[in-house]
Amino acid sequence: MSGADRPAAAGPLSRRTVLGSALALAGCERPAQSAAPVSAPPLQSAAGFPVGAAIQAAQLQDPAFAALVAANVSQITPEWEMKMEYVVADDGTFRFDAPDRIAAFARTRGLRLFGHTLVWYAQSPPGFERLDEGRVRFADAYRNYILALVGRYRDVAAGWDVVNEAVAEDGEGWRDSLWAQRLGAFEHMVLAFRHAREADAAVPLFLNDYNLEYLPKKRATFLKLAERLLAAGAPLGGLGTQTHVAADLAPGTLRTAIGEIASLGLPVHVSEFDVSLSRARGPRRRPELEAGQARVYAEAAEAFAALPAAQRFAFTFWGLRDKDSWLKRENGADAPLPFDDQGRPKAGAAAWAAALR
Ligand code: 9MR
Repeated sequence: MSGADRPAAAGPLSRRTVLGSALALAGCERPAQSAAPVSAPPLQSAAGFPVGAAIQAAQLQDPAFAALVAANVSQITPEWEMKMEYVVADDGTFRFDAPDRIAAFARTRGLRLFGHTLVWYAQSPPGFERLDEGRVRFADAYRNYILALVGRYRDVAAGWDVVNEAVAEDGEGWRDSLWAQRLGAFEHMVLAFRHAREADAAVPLFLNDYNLEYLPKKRATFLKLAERLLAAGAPLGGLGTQTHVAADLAPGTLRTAIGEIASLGLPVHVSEFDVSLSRARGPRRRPELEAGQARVYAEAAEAFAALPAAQRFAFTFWGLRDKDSWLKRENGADAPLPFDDQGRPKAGAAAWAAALR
């Protein structure tokens, strides 16, 4: 099963509810026309901080893709193959072939590996669901999973998303999940951070979430949760803001969000950046959407670069080429990433790099 075969995660799709009806835009209904490629420096060379990209093991077979990654980023995040959906087989055993290939690529190319993601409400494999209600046995399996994964990539991991998308959709409290039910709404998070720290004494451990720019209330709950984790002694070392946004995002929104997320003083990871054309409210014409997209790319770069150096953990694109984006499953004409299908830089890449000059 490849990433592209599977249904998209429920999470960020539901931003549609937030935005009202996300219309299929006039310009997005026809097959994507690649905008004229532009010239842009390699992304990493433009930045004074680590630049990352989400990748899938199968893509690494393609030498052109591998070269694009090596030229533009210094960090990779497995897009889905270090999640429970891949690692935990139905019988509860672990599969490490694809994650190992990704880690080997990182080692060979001298890239940082960003582990994603240990605990996610959206994934609770049968291997865990079948465990009996006894807290001890379930708790042991939970710890064992985290120790196995974090321990295996200790030599190459630069960070881990420990808890992903813990805050409720509307920002009112936290999400329910198998983990919350069996181990406690707050306790399962503290435990996950502690187990990850047990497996790797030094790696920065992240809380990661989305819509933090669209929903100030969700951002406030996210920051309160981070403070509560720290107060409970959880080894939280950074905050991830996914930043799946649309081309009509109001100017200033990212600056405000990234600035506030940094207010706790922890390192910040823009962890899954992409800028959707088709999720923008319309109708709008494609050239306008692309201009808006480039503007959002520039604001994201500027807002991140404005953070104190010690807080700029990394800026990660959720893929490099448009054809690889998860958003294509929602609308085949979307084109949210910095490179076109052929791996040529787009206006967004140029604007992102120019904003860092
Ligand atoms: O882009 C990812 C897609 O290929 C996977 O099928 C999906 C489920 O594993 O996850 C997508 O990535 C999500 C990320 O892990 C967490 N934030 C939202 C991302 C987009 O849904």
